[in-house]
Amino acid sequence: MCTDNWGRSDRNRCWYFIIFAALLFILSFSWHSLKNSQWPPRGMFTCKSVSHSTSDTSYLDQLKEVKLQRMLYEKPETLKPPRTDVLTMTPWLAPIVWNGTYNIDILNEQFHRRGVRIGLTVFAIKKYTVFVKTFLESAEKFFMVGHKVNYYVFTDRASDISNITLNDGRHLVVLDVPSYKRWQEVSMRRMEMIRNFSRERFIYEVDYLVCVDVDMRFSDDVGVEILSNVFGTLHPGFYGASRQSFTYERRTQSEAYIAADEGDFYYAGGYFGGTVEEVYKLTNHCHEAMMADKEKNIEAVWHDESYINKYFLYHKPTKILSPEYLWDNNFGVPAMLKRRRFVAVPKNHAQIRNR
Ligand code: UD2
Repeated sequence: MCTDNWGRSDRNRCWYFIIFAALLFILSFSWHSLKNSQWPPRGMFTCKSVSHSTSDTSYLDQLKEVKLQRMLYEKPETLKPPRTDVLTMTPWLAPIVWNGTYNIDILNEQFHRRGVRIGLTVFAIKKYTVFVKTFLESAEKFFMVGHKVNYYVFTDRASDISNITLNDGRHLVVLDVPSYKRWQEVSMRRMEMIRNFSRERFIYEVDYLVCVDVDMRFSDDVGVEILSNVFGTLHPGFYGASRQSFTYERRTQSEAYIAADEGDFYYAGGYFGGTVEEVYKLTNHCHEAMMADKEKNIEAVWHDESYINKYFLYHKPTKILSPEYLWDNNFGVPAMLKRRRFVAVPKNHAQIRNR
């Protein structure tokens, strides 16, 4: 084609033409094949579930509907709050549970339809086993009546825990755990043990955990109104106190340190809970903080209670229980306290601790 008879410039022109024609051919061929190919829908690379196939099911399709049945009750009045003598909502919109602020029939219906299972954890180490019988018997009368409940009793003296007759849907689980010499350590190590058992066991057995002291008895209803993602309880000695008088840990070196110009409430160490996931997070955080302090030879002023107070300052609880849920009769009976649902059993500290 580009023959030797042609001049040099003619030959060059001829080669340029051939190269140009070849390029043009390749380009048009590619364009044609691209035009006829199927492009995947947008987002397919990032999210597998975006599929137009009808055989695929999403987890959304399996969500259970929780529908209430027809119920008759008094209409809530927007302009007439049921309680005006106490704070019923925190500034972050978590309800504070007081008598008269909720309708237990609606709540029971909701939680029954979800088939909720509740674990009540309690520690009875060394001599504290003497409190277990009263604790459990009173819980059978008042705690989550009609719901599925597992009592988890952590103890180093399993033979001291006598069997009691339980209502349907309720189980007693005795968990063998080590004891510690000092009562402060016994109290603090509860965080580690609840954390460990949450991971190994509770997550498979219950939906919510309620974690309380054992030297207590139930004396009025405690039901599903307390349940929420993560909840704490107002300490009966400090619900009306100023920030400055809260007995938070004030040493800056401690992981539990709270500055004088911070803090919402003073929460009790002896009553907290939530979903197993949230209780796992709380107990893990508090245990890790205690261990970090131990490395520095620090033990917070009110032990586990100090760490819970720090936790709730930066991880706001989604519900707060009023002192109705944790009372000590040594504080008398103030007018705002319409019910005493869970009260301290008087104890002689010197006789019972460290024994
Ligand atoms: C307060 C708190 C408690 C904890 C403690 C820390 C309340 C009602 N109580 O209780 O939760 O924060 O301060 O100082 O908010 N225990 C045993 N064996 C022992 C010692 C303790 O089993 O030898 C367990 C038991 O479940 C007991 C709990 O630890 O109820 C707390 O100990 P406590 O009741 O002696 O402490 P107290 O009354 O100062």
